[in-house]
Amino acid sequence: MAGAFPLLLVLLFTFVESRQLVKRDLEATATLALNQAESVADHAWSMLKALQPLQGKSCDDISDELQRLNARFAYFRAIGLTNGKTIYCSSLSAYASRNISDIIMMPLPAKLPPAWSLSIDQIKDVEVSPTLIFIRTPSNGWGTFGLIDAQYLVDFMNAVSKLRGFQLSITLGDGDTIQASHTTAAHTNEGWLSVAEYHTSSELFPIAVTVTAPATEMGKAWQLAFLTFLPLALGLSALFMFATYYWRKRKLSFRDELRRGIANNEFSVYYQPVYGVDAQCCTGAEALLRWRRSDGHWIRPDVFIAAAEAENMIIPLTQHLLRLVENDVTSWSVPPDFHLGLNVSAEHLQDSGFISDIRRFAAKVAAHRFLITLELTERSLISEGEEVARRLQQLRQEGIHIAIDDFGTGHCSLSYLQSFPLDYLKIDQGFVRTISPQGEETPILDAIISLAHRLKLQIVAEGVETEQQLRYLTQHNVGYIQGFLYARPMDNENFTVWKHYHGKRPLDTHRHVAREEEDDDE
Ligand code: G
Ligand code: G
Ligand code: MN
Repeated sequence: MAGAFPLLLVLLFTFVESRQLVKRDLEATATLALNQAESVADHAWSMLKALQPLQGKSCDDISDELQRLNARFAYFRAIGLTNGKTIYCSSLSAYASRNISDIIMMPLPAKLPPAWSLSIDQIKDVEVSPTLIFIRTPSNGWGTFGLIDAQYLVDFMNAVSKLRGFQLSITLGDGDTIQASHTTAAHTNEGWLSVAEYHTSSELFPIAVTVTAPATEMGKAWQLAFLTFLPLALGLSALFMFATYYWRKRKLSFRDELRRGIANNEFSVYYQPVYGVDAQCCTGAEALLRWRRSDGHWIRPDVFIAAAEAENMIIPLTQHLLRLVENDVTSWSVPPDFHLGLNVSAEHLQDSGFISDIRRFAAKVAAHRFLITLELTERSLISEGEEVARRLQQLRQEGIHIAIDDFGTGHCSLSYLQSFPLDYLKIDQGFVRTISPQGEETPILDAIISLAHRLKLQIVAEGVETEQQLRYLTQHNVGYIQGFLYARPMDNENFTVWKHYHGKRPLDTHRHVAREEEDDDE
């Protein structure tokens, strides 16, 4: 597919390009033919002008002058003078005293216009090439005329037709269409390839030119353009194929690396304490997965979580997290109802094994009597909502709490708030950050807080970093605080130590003690 794509693209591009190319060729050819015809017409009118002084003079007096003028321009078949619609004197004596309409074998307009020109296929007595006739008839009745041998134009058209297979035709006035003498079969469309046609006309004289190219001409142009671009297309094909191959390999290997990371025990769990405002102590912790590669390199959780979700690895990864947490908590001593927050991804929620995974975990850690809290993102609640709601309801009856995580960042409608059994709403740190030292308004944060109160949900504020944020949030009855101000995520060992020394202290005291310790260090 990746290899065929550039080829197809080039095929399409060259198809369009070759149509343009043929069109430009036709245009150029038509312009050339038109220029030729215009130059012929220009000569003809000049000649008629040169004849003007002879008008009305007796034919005997002017016949020498007529012959002289006629010889000056090679392509005049005949020139002469008219009286009304009759030729009274001509360089070709056969035409003398003949009606113009008799010679051109068609009726003349009732009233001849002052300047009249026409292309004619057949001329009386002269079974030769097509002819162009130019007639000037001033109002006094004495006029001039010139017959031009169109062989020059036909020769030109023959050359083009032989060279390119183009068919050219030229028309002067309302006259016959003059074409190349050995015209090939009429052009027809051939499948995808169509006959190209181009018309143009002169701005100076009543001359119209039409050029058509046979369908094969476009085929040839297409082939040529394609062959020109073929090396590029092949290069691109190879590049695309290589890129997809590399990308697939990387993708595969990332999944393998996740598996290997699990097998090699490269993952660990960090715990971030949550402060209960009413209880004035640490009332829980959120489990956060961390990945440290065997080479000591840390991979950021948002990166590997997103990758695991994209590659259908988030369920095994979460199952691994649950096993790690089971292990870690064996050494914990916490009061009953200590909150243990677990992040659950959307895909896992929709998996039929979800309930049993959670139940198995709950059974394993049952001795600690944790209050297990599942942290779900808004996104996970919108798809297959009914089934998810049923599962959550079931777990809730078994004493598990549900929190909505990163609230306000999911771009979801709020309707799910009414249809799902929820206990906590975790305000995303983005909204907490709007509480600034300048004391600006925080309308969205305020709205989220009052919405949670109305829905009788408990509130956890995430990413609390300053005293001022803490003050604002507690003043607005936010019950739980999480963030660097209280404590950063810590590995199991550090968390155990931290909890021993700080876990039971109120937040302000804790800050105070922490500062004292820093002073002692100095
Ligand atoms: O605190 P931290 O930088 O680890 O969090 C980065 C993101 O990764 C957060 O959105 C957090 O919810 C998510 N995250 C951390 N651990 C887990 C986990 O075990 N499972 C899931 N689904 N997400 C997690
Ligand atoms: O999305 P979730 O709430 O599960 O993830 C919490 C994320 O927020 C983790 O990446 C954690 O490290 C981070 N975090 C926790 N407290 C703070 C804080 O006070 N400030 C900042 N910037 N990040 C925090
Ligand atoms: Mn979370």
